[in-house]
Amino acid sequence: ELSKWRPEVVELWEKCSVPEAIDKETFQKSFIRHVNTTLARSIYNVDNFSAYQATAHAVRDRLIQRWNETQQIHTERDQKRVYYLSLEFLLGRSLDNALLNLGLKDAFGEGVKELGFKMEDILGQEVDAALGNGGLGRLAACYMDSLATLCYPAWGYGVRYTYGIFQQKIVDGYQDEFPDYWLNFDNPWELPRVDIVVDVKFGGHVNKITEGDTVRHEWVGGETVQAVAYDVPIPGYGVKNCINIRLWSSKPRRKFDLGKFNAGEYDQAVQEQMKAEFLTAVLYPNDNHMVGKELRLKQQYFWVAASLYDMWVEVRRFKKSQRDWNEFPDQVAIQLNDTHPTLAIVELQRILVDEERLGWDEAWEIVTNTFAFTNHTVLPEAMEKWPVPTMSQLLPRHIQIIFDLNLFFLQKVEKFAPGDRDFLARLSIIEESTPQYVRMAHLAIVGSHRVNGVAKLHSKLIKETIFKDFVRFYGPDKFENKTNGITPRRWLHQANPKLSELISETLGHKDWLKDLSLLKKLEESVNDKEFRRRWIAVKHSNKVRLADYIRDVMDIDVNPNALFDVQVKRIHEYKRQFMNILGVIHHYNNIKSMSPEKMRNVVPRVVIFGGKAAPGYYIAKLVIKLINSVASVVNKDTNIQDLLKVIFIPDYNVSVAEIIVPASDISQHISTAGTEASGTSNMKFVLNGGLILGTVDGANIEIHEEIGDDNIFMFGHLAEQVEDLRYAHRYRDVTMDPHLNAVIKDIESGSFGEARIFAPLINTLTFGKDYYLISDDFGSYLDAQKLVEEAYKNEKDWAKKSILCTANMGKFSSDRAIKEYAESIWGTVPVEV
Ligand code: CBF
Repeated sequence: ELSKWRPEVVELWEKCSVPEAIDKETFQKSFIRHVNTTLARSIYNVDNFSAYQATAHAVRDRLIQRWNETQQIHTERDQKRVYYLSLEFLLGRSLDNALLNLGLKDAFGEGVKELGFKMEDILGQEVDAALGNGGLGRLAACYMDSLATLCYPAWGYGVRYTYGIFQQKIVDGYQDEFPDYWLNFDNPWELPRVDIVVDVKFGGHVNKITEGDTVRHEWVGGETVQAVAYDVPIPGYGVKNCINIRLWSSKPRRKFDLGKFNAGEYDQAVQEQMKAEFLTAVLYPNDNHMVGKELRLKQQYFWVAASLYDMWVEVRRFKKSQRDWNEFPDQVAIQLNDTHPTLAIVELQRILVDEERLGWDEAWEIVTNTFAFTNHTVLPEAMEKWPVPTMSQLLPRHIQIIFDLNLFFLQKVEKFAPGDRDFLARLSIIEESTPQYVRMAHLAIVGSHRVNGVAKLHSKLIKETIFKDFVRFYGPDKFENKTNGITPRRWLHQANPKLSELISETLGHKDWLKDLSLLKKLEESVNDKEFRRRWIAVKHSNKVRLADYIRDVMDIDVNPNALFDVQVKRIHEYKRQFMNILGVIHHYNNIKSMSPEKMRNVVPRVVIFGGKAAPGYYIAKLVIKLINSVASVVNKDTNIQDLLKVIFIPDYNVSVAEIIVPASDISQHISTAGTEASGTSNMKFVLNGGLILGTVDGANIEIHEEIGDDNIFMFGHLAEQVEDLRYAHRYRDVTMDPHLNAVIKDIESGSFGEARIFAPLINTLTFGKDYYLISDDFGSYLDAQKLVEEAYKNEKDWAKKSILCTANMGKFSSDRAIKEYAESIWGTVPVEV
């Protein structure tokens, strides 16, 4: 027996380890120790940022301890694990979340106060971990919170981008992009694992080796880049479980070419290093849009290859006696967050066939039983496909495997529908164009045992449109719906502490944070005048907080008593921020034409926008310019008596969302029907008692079902009408709604700056045949806005609606979504520490 395992030694280890329970004094000691030793500072030069770092390190100590215990228990229990592969994790800030999930916020808050700091100042120092574009990345972050809270043995795998999503500044009304140097300062929320390094290969060639009557393939040569692991602990709420997101960073195998250096080729001596490090340098800033860059494909393979290798090591280590490979899917479930990680399917098949020497069919059975695929969009421009020549060059063995898989798959299709060439071509993993392309969604479907959409309508649409042929071939059971969810811990408890407190006080417990359906009981208080008064007061204080933020960052005063009308999300034509600003112009002109008496009837309104446009998305960037141009006219027009303000909050991100969401009275989710797969900000707003104005699209539909007709403003055409409307636009001139026409004329007359600037935007409605159907929905949009205004005038009824919204949001917890995935797709059970 090793001497370090003797009972007295174990006891000593336990005595000396970081204390599990932590009170104010223990925290303060830990804080000061970190200031002195980790940061090499003292009482004389510790500023707010150092105080943040010291607090973060004190929290991190506890997280690591829980992380270790969690990994240990999961290893001992040896139960099926789920691996969530996501190219994006939009985590935002970690300190506040960790303090709340660990139940340390009060003790630490008191502790820092006595040491001379304010907790809010400390929390404000943290930079967002913005390793994602929007909904998809934030969904992954919410799911990790739920996986930890529900104690599932789960890991996330992603990429540690050196630069996250760009920072947005508004210059002369236009979006300007700046790099996001989030790693410039120390990042206490990651643990570099310099010992966990995986070699990832690109290029080279494939040898075909015949051994007796079997043939095997060997992938040799090429360039090797190393993947280094960084672990990000994710604590569950109210449990000891703390799970892991492993992010990969690229580095060269060889730092420096001494030969080249000695030969005087100084630039080339470090070239390999620079090239390798560049691989994980940037997050591609496109949302719902495919970018066909070779580097992106390299990023994808780099990440899935390192992750699979890592899982492999884990799986092997845990299985003392090597089990039968067929049991692999009983031990491992891999969820593909969109098509970005689809190469993992091919990589696993390659490992099993080429390295483990399993038969092709046996290997494929294992692969398909292991993977499941979530689709997040039906937009054609977002569908990933890679040119076969590019893939052949980068991944010569994988392209062979893809062609073989396709051949065997199409043989089955041929048997199913003999002679139907079109059907075969439509289902094929390879698009027969010049050059040929690999269709990643097809590969993901063929290689997975389950495919799911992210809201009821979206799951129905994928079955009826983009994946229709697959449904015919496989039958409907392979396709499921898993409506998205959000974590109530971050999106209510953390972002809206006052509302959280009021809810807990009213319900008499905090259990709702782990079972959101318990909010339903709030309905009983809807007629309680005092409760309503407090509810309204909380909303008001959140609006004051947002007004303060707007003053700080934009130097504009807004009236917190006005109706706060919010649309914050990525700027995209299908999300129709354009329609919103056109509506604002209509409203502005309307107010201008009113007599003073009539004006008294108008509800003062602050229209708030926020969101980033992909740097290459010209039309989306013009929408930002138009919003800012309208804002600069409206905001200084004293004739309208402060009845309207237009605000574009720059650099919208998770932390900014945490201030905006609790402050909204009404938020807009107004995508063309059938285009927004789900949306998740709609859920965040409603959970915080904000009403929504929305189209019959994505999760709006299910929110409507839950909260009822009286508490939501829906408008616009339905998804099933879209095709006909577009057809009509194509063959006839677009008929403009008269109000829309007037607004367009106004822009064209130069009321909001040089008209020619906005011509390309207006052209999308006319020459562009109004693909997103603004002209068709504009009338009903204005009508719905009128209803919002009327309803807001009745404070009592509005408060009731607001309470009923929150009370009926139980379904939209990410805990519900994760349980559904675990039960019907992964077959995993919780293991609580
Ligand atoms: O499912 C999460 C979100 O994903 C997207 O953001 C995406 O990137 N495809 C969709 O656009 C959202 O509708 C969806 O909520």
